[in-house]
Amino acid sequence: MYFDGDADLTTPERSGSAVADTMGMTHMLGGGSPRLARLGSRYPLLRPGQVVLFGFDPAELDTGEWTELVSRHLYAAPAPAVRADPAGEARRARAYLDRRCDSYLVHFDVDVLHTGLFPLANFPHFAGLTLDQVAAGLNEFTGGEKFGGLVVTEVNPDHDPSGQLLRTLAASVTRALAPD
Ligand SMILES: [Mn+2]
Repeated sequence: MYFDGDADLTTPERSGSAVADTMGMTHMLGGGSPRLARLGSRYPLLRPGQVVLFGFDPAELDTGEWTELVSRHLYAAPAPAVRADPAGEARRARAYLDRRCDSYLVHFDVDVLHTGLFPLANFPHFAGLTLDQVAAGLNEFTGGEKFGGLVVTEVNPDHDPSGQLLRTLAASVTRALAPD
């Protein structure tokens, strides 16, 4: 469950920034640099039907990324769709993985949050989700029988000197992980 402000579907050849993080999904699906794509214990690490892209900003994908997303038939719930119905989109996304996997991992990049509301990530996203919308997703994804683990990434404490954002985030994650 790729819960992220980005789709991370660029390649070393196409990327303007050369930031490896922007190519993570490409490499997990077996594309991009063969040396990176073959780092894991199997190749490819993931098949397209094992991936959900949830909460990315569709305005930030370039033509190459859209081509990748569509030609691989990836399940995609972009931020505007999530904003319109956070719980419903999360339920449908989880159902998609539930049908295809024995267990799934939730990758939660805090850059899925709107930078103006929650400036904790390294890379800004000014069309991101609210904390409530993100919580709806986390609650759904961590509540499933097939939920296998949660990775929280891109938290930059330097952006939060008082620690208030971190406390708020930790409370939200804790609520999601608590048994009902
Ligand atoms: Mn991201």
